[in-house]
Amino acid sequence: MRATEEFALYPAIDLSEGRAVRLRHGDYGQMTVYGDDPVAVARRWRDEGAGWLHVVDLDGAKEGRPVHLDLVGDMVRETGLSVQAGGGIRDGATLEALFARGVARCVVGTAALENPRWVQHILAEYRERIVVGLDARDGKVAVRGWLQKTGVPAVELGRQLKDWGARRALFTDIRRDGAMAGPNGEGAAALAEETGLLVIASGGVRHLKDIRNLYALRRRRVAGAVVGRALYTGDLSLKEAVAWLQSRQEGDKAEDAMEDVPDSGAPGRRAVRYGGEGGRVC
Ligand code: AMZ
Repeated sequence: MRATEEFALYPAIDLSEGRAVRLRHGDYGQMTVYGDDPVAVARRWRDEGAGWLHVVDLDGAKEGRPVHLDLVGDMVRETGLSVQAGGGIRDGATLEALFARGVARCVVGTAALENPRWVQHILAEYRERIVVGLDARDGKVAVRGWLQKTGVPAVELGRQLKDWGARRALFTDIRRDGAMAGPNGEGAAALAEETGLLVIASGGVRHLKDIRNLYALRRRRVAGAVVGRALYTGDLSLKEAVAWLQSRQEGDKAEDAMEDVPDSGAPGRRAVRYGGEGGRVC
């Protein structure tokens, strides 16, 4: 798949005590409840055109074990959407339980630092279905519900995970998460370039222009945007964002196809795309 097609919007549903919530800067003390029925929220994002859902078990991330497995399963079943789920995935049984419930991709954060051998193993086994979580404050990884800082640079961990076979990372700039102050696109692109991972950017999206800015970085391997609070406040319409992305992707796909024709009059661009042979993502 090419950069243009790979880029996706990931409406976020964060779960705490069975409800759909948002935190500010990942702080469990600054929680806003946006719905008592997360499955209804999931249906709403589906009806507004989502292809993916990004579901985080916040209680699970804090406790180090899944708390909302069945709820995540209900969201998959009730929406039929591709679900990317994370929070508290630290062992094979949890991973299997999520895959058995139809989850498409699992996000693994804390375990990458605390149980690297296991992460190496699951990357070898499930490569495409694992997203590594590189959640960072000032470039340094935070784990365990972001309650624990580490001194490990996200770039360093990302390079290691790439060596072990990871393809995609979720990069959350914690200072921007839930704050709607604009995403850290440059940080996401730099991380992608320095690690070779495809990077889904999370945190800070408020307006359509934020999504446009992230999409503009797709050839630097920025592979999508997680959108949270702005959807719940109404600052951003998912319907409009999806429509905008679809029309841009249609146009850009045609342009990409032109570039694949030898002597199409667009030399040079191909070299820019990923800088690799052929420039394909898949
Ligand atoms: O907001 C938080 N405090 C938070 C959050 N959103 N803490 C963890 N997470 C998410 C990460 C990732 O998707 O963005 O949980 C997942 C990682 O969980 P774990 O348990 O593997 O570190």
